[in-house]
This record gives sequence, C-alpha cells and structure tokens, in this order.
Amino acid sequence: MSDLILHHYDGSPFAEKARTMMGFKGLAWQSVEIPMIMPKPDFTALTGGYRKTPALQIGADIYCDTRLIADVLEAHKPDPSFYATGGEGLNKALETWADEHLFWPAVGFMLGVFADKLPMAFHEDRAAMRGAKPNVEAVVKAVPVALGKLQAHLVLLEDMLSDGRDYLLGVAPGLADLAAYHCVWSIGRAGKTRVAIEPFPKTDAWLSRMLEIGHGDKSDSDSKAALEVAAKATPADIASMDAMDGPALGSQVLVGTEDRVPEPVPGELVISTSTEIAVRRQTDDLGEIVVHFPRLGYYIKAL
Ligand SMILES: N[C@@H](CCC(=O)N[C@@H](CS)C(=O)NCC(=O)O)C(=O)O
Repeated sequence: MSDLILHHYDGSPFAEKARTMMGFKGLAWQSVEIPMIMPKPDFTALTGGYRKTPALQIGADIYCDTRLIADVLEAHKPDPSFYATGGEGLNKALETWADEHLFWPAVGFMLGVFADKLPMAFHEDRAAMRGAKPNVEAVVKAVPVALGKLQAHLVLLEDMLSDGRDYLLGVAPGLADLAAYHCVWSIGRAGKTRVAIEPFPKTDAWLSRMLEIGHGDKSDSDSKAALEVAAKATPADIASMDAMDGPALGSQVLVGTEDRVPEPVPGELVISTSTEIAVRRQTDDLGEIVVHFPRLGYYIKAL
C-alpha cells in the first residue's frame, strides 16, 4: 500500500490541485476525507492546528499546503516532472499568480452563485476564518464584481493558449497548469457557472484536457487509520542545515499563514530554508510529529 496519505475533501479546489498532481505523476495514494469546516479534530491532531485543505502525510511527517506538496511529490517521483516545460521558476511564478489572484474571484463567484445551497455553518466558518461575521446577502451581491475580476484573469489564460499550444507553457502540462486548473475546475463543471468560461474557448478546451489527467490510483482510508500510521512511525531524518535569518533551529516558534487564518502551529524549529519551514511537535497520543510548510506564504514567530 502507498505511504502517501492525502487529507482532503471532494469539493476543495486546492485538494483538486493535489489530487491531480497524483494523477500527473501516476502515483498511488491513500485518501482520508476531512471535514469541510472546523472542528477537524483528527486532522488538527496531526497538523498541530493548521486547518487548511489539503495536507499530505507520510508516516509521522505532515506536509501542509499544495506548494510544498508539489516539492515533496517532485522529489518522490521526479519523472514526469512538474517543470519539464517552462522550468521551475516560471511554473512556480504562474502558480503564485493562480493560487493568489485567479483563485479568489473564482471562489467569490462560485460561492455567490451557490450561496443559498451552502449550509449556514459553512458561511459562518469561512467568515470566522477571515475574522468576520457571515453576510450571505453580501456574498450574493458580489457575484457580478467577482465575475468581472475572474474574467479579467481568464483573458490572461486565453492569451497564454492563443498560439494553439495545449498547455500554458507549451506541449506538456506542468505545475502552472495544475494551479490554474484547480481555480476553474468547479466553475467549468457546474451548469450555472459555466457562463464564466464560455467566452474563452481555448481555456475551456484546455480545462477538458486537464480533467483527463485524473487522480492516479486512489484507495480509501480514514482518519483513525492515518492517526495510527503517525503513531507507529518516526519522522524522516532531517539533513543538517543553517537556518535562514530569523529564529534559530532548535528554538520554540509558531508557524502560521500570512493570510491571517488564526491557527499557528507551535513547535521546535527544525527546518528553515528558502523553500521550507518545519517544526517538531512532541505529542502525548502520536509521539513525535514533524509538520512542514512552504516558505512562501508563511511566517515564523519566536516564542
Ligand atoms: N495555500 C494553500 C491554500 C489552501 C486553501 O485555502 N484551501 C481551502 C480549501 S480549497 C481551505 O483550506 N479552506 C478552509 C478549510 O478547508 O478548512 C494551499 O496551497 O494548500
């Protein structure tokens, strides 16, 4: 059985990015369904408090955020590479554009269109994540503005594909495609939201090609089995390194996301490089767990 365990839920776009990474690399993986809203007790027992979706578990190591999951999978199975077309820098720069700029109007549009179908608990959870009170009426009212912003970004996607290439950076898909794909994945599937994508035929055809990549070889597991795996394993060895500027390795820190989601993870700083941050946590139930984050988008605070 594969030792890759993805914690995710079906409707999550960022989880779709990770699932499609598995398909891209032809990997087998175990699927653990996590709740869409807080609380997520089994998940946060592993992550130390990080609540976002998805995270990848390998034994007693937990990799948060799809940016880092991409690095882990690229090291795990280099061929085919996420960077074969266009190189790593361009793929990751486009990933940042998609994850941070294309994503938000896409979500705003989607949530506005389906606001009345979503449970109030969902609206409350997402508003609380931003430190706000839920306002469903405002979410619905914002649909035209979100659509306008989304289409301003879709113009860029259509332009990237305008010379007839199949993928954003050329003949083969890469991380840039995966990142842009997850933002428009649900919009392109649902009848009510397809209107956003219809003026962009090359983007629509590219979306169909991306959907064909699939999710690799998925087998279902559950959160209790994942906790057992973590409890039985010891974290992978960490190569010795110098810490980047900031708190020293071995010191107690908090690691959190820069977008103010209020769940920083406490632990001993064990990795602090230009691409990765990790903390070691000593837990009563699971023993030692190392929780990893990408450098981009995360802060470290000395305790
Ligand atoms: N930068 C993160 C973003 C992840 C993210 O924002 N995921 C959304 C779901 S698509 C989320 O966590 N929503 C709240 C939740 O699932 O609890 C990544 O690349 O993994």
